[in-house]
Amino acid sequence: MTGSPSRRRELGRALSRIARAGVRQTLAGHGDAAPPARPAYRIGITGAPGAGKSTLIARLAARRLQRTAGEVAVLAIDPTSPITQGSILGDRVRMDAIAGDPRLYIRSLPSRGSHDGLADNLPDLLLALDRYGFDEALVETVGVGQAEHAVRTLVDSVVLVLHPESGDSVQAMKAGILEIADIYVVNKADLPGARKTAAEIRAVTRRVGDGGAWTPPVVLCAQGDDAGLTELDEAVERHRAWAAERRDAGAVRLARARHHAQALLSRRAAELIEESDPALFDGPLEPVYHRILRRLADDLGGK
Ligand SMILES: Nc1nc2c(ncn2[C@@H]2O[C@H](COP(=O)(O)OP(=O)(O)O)[C@@H](O)[C@H]2O)c(=O)[nH]1
Ligand SMILES: [Mg+2]
Repeated sequence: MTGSPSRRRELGRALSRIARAGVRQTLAGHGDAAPPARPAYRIGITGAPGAGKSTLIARLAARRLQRTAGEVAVLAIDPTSPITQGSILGDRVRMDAIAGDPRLYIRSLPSRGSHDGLADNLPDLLLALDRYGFDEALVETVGVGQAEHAVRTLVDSVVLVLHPESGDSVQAMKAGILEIADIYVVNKADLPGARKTAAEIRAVTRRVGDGGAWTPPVVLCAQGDDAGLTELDEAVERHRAWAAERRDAGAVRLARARHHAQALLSRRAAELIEESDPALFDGPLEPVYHRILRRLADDLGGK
């Protein structure tokens, strides 16, 4: 089953609308629609700019299609240049290489205005993909600190893509900062240092996996190396099976609902502060804080 061109166009318009929506429009858009019967399996691909995420996600998406008769979506959240406010075109060019398959849907969106490096409204964008009926959704985000934690809440499997010379990342992992991925990819394995980096990460992840929990595999990948891609695809499959068996679906749902509410509230506060007259902030901190709270409460109207 593949989506008709008109359904695809409708989805494209819906995603643009969701990406642009303010908090109140977002809430209005939710109405009382029932949650999707069968949500897409979400795979997050995160890592520093230039690590090769877009190149890899395009190849992985083609692989994931071979596992399903349904449709697969790729959502790339571009870092937005603060100067041009435009999304980086390169992603679209790289992804065009696989854009021919009618069961594959590719969309690139700017991460404009977002606090945590994710597109504003990512939870709602993912929900729109669920409602459309995709089997899987692959999401590319630039992972830095907080963003990696947010993406972890929103997706089912997190793949962290590292550059072979990312000595910093290994140091950060040792400090516990990057212990958030389900699968590590040392990408560009054609470059020197990849095996050493992979060995260093393996030494850390083995400890993470102590106590019967998931041990994150470390996979070497490179453009043109199909064996590495197969290994990554199989690692995703294994993690998916592990999560189905071991993860508490109710707890995951609650964590996502909590993240969603928190994201909306902090964005609404940011919107109000943005719109406010500078005079609102004049004076001692506590009254200023109370004025902002009252503005937030105005949203309640008669409710
Ligand atoms: N040497 C090498 N370069 C790669 C590989 N994969 C991607 N690149 C290059 O790395 C650059 C960044 O790739 P891109 O996929 O846009 O990275 P992203 O910013 O993480 O999405 C591009 O110039 C790619 O051509 C690889 O396996 N080996
Ligand atoms: Mg990219």
